[in-house]
Amino acid sequence: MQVVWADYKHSTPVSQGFKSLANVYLTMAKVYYGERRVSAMYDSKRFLFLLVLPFFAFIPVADGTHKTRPNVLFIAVDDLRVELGCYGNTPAITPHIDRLAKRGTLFLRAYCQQALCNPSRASLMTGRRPDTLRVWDLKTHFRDTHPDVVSLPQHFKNNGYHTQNIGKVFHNWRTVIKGDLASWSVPAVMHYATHGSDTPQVKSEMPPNLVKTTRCECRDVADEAYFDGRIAELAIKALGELKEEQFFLAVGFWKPHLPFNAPKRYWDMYDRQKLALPKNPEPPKDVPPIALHNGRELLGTKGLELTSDEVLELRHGYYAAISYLDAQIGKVLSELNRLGLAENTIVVFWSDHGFHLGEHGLWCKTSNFELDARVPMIISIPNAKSPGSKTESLVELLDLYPTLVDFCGLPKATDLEGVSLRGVLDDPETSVKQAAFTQHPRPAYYNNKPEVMGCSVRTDRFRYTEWRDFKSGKVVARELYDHQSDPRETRNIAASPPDQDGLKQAKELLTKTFIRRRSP
Ligand SMILES: [Ca+2]
Repeated sequence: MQVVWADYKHSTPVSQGFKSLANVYLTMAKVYYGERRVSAMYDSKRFLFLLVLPFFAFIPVADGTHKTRPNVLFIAVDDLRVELGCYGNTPAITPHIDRLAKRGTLFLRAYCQQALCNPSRASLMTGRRPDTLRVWDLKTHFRDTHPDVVSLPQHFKNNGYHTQNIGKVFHNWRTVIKGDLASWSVPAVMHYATHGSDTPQVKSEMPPNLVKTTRCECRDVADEAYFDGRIAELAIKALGELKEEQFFLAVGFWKPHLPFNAPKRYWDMYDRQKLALPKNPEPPKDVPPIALHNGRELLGTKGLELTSDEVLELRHGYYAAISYLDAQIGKVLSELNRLGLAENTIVVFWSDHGFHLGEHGLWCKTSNFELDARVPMIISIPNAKSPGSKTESLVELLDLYPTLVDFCGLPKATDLEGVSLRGVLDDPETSVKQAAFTQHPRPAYYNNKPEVMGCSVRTDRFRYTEWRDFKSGKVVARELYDHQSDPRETRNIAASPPDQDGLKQAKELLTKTFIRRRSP
């Protein structure tokens, strides 16, 4: 883009001089504001723009659109429980995400607000709890209940960022509204589909499926045969296009969500004989039946019975899907480095909830157990005070919204229910909250209204859950797990708590968070 002669009726030495000066200011404006934004302003009101151009140089650095604000690379993954090399104690091979953890802060005790895609994502992306949104199922969009809520990317967009969505960030299916138009500067891509439609795309003959278990697929195909390989490609392309912009780029990967269909090379990274069956395949002792569910996402409504070999193949498939996901994230992070953007880009990595692979006799999500509620989460801030740190601080996914607003210097958003994690990112020993809250209705996939709501609190030591009749609020069942002595949650000790004060504190915290929000 250059100031063109056709803009002026007369060619004189004075106008020639003005043209040269205008081009100098134009170049400065592009450096300050990004090429695309300046081009748009220039094209729409060309003459007026040229008149005011010199004054742009004097707008202070603190202006809302200035490039010194960091970019955000917001990486979402689907159904990944805490199984990454950087967390230890896992067979998962994830060198690329592990490298991100070395640059950032690894959250050892981060929790989702509900272990189901739509409510978890709606909560994180709006900074509000599922009870506040009244979104606990797959088909209610948060715009149905809160049409004017300002989402996290929308707040960035409103404050001068270019916001863009590639892949699954909001829920991917069943909602009438596809994604969230108001959140993005350009239309989202690869964000709305069913997981079952992620079938391999190949140009030549389809290689055979080398595994047999339901929802598992092992074919010798390229990474790009499936959604996530193509999402990585699109994200790399977008980074190149946005490198002069101030951007919030959300990249949502679909793995390791079912089906477990990673390309063969990722299955080959694991020796199935060395993978273990679940350590606690039985429900917790004295668990109320309402805490469990039928795992219909994998087992169907008829309750498919799995052999030990099938359980192992499914576990193998889950790890293969994790390593496939890790490789795609590695490609995107490498491009961020190659373009020199890493030094001014906050990278956030999160999973929408955890997952069961046969533990507690459960498959998939939709419970309040630690395996479903706890999530992997990494935040990497440029020039961090504690790079490579790990924190035990209790945090929630809904803290991401205020954290990013804080670090990017945006005006505070209203009515957020999370808190900024700046204190934890500066010092991993810092605590910012006493507890994390997760909930899930029963039936797990209800029609119309839930019958019972399970409200759960994780304190430093305990997980305490109350199952409450949705209409009356009456408690119909309780669970208490002592993570000090029973980290796998194998014994419900609600009837004989070891620490009355600890239980009292958990009850008070739970009551304060859940009671006041619900009016059935
Ligand atoms: Ca999910």
